[in-house]
Amino acid sequence: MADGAVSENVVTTEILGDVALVCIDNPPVNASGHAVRVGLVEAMEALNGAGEAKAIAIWCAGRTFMAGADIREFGKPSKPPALPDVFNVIEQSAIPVVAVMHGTALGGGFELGLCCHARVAIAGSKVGLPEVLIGLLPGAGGTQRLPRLAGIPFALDMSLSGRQVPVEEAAEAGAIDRVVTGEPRAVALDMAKAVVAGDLPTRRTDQIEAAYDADLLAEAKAAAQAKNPNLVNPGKCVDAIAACNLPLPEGLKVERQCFLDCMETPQRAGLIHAFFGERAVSNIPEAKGPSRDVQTVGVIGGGTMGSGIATACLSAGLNVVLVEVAQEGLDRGVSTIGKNLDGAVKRGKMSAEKKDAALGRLTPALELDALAAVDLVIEAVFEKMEVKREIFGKLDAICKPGAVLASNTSYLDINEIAAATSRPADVLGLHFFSPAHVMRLLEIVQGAETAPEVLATGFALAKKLKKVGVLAQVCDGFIGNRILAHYGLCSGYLVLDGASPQQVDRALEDFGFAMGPYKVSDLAGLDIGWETRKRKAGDRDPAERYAGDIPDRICERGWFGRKTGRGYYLYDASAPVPNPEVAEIIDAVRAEKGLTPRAFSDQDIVDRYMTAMIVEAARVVEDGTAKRPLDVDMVFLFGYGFPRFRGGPLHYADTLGAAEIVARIERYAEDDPHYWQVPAILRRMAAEGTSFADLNKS
Ligand code: T1G
Repeated sequence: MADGAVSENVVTTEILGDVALVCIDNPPVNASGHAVRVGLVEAMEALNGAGEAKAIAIWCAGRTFMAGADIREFGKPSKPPALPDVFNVIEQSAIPVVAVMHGTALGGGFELGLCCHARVAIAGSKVGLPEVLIGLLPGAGGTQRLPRLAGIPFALDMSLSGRQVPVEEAAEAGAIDRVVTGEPRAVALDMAKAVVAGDLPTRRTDQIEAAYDADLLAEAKAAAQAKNPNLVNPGKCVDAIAACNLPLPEGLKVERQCFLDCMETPQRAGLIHAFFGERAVSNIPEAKGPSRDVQTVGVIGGGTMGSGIATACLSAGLNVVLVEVAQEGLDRGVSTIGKNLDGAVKRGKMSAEKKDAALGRLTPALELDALAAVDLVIEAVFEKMEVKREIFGKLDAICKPGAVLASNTSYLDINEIAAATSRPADVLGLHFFSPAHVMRLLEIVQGAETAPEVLATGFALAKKLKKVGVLAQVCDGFIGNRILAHYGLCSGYLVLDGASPQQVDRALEDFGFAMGPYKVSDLAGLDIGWETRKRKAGDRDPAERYAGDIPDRICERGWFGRKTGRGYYLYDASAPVPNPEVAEIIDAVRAEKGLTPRAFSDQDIVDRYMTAMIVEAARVVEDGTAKRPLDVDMVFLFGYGFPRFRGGPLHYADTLGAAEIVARIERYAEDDPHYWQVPAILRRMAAEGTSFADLNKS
């Protein structure tokens, strides 16, 4: 269909006696794209023009009522009519209009309901205003009509949390007039008739006054800004709601301006990149195609990772056989799983009944033989190649034909592990992130001989566990840890050259990271990095500047971070404080190396750290370890605490542009030409004026 043409079938009207049904059918989620907007206006004008119908019911075909505006249209030139104008036409209809919502009526979808003269929902459905999650605010009347119907506190709650609210709760708040059971079209017909019969009262939202509370709004604005110092839209959202004491047309003008202000922000672009990226990572041929059925998972190792993986599988309804070499380790694993599940119950993520059922599906075992019948094995033992090869050799003899054999290694060579079996096609990497029952990232590592259906099984598991599965090829550290190893050096150099660990942490937390790199190291345990440095000492490139002297000295004192109560920070008070003895170590190392500390601004620190991350991320795309730049972005959003509003390291890189990044690298290379080298891909992009977003499309 030519651009701009209106496809007749996305909005259809049925006249049934003295009522009319207006149906939106725009799969997959009835987003209010241009055709839907035009179709709704035409339907309303035609019905009001004819004047035959005494009531109109709007309903949607498919799995859900409108799930909002079409997000793909954002950032592009807008095509009239705008959604707020469409909803004004509906509100002004002389014929009463009732909305019948099912599934997830979100954003513009819920706002469609709010502009109608009555709102009915199918039991079990949800409504929500998730615009805040994509850097926006309700921009089609939600900030004006919801306070009128359900009060300012409820409007603030819904629009600042973005949460999906059960319709039963929304009805209690006054946002929904009736909750019924039945099929959407049938309910739509019944409700239109109920309006005509006077059984379902109607009212125009624009004629309702909201109970106004200026103090509450001021508090809400301050709290929103304190909670999201890097975001513009939560504060703007409160500003819009604060206009609900104006006549509706004026309030809508304020809302529109606040909405357009947010639309122009990089945060909006970053959050929408994250929204679509999260879905695009599994929208690849490798994730589709037939996969093997997985009902029972064998987890080898009851340590932090093993018990976390087991918890994730049990929580998703799978059976788990947990294997450990010794009773003590097994008991510890089972108890950790129990604690993890208790935590989920406490956080309201799981019912106590579901927890008991999950524990009922756990089988502890002390022998690998217990894995003979499982569909999938996930090995999560100590990171030593010979240990893993020995286990996979045994699994090869024990496991049934067709069982998928996976390693949770975070950097070792999957091909070398697979070579320990006679069935390398059944082997892949499934790299979980700690805590594995919480962190949403799963790197799915494709070995040279991994069969397509085994890879598809990895993606099917990710979906089942509600993880974001990202395809990675084999290399040291796959996507995430390889890039971390590179920019980790940079944060080491920053401290060697003059910054303090605290300054580096503060600068990156202000940039948006949940936690700075030195706090993260203390949390993960400094001994892990120490082990890696010792393991790699033999094959370290002599030209590479060593950044490990300071952490080595800290570890030599037995300080491994939180787990020992001290590392870069001291952890005996309520909040961590800088460890003064680390400052002495830093001074000593600098003196030994003849380094004169220099001043770094916070922006300097962010620029160097992010440029280092972008350099290795670009190389990971260049050599195909990651399929597209967005795969790298999702790895960092879901596995490394990268600020979601910045969209990921390569989306962020596009806000700088390849030319600027190349210029920075060349500037930094004056001090260290070995570390700072321009990858060919970046030089080419700078020359051609292309972006990582372009690479995502290709
Ligand atoms: N626009 C465009 N595409 C959308 C979309 C949307 N609003 N919602 C979903 N999709 C696509 C999605 O990319 C995927 O595509 C497919 O639909 C299925 O989605 C003026 C400004 C509805 C709960 O933020 O939360 O209204 O990958 O895989 O898990 O105030 O999608 O198959 O090609 O997520 O069942 C506000 C966003 C918009 C809701 C369904 N609305 N969507 O979840 O399926 S802003 C939202 C969701 C707005 C107004 C403002 C979920 C879902 P593909 P899915 P799901």
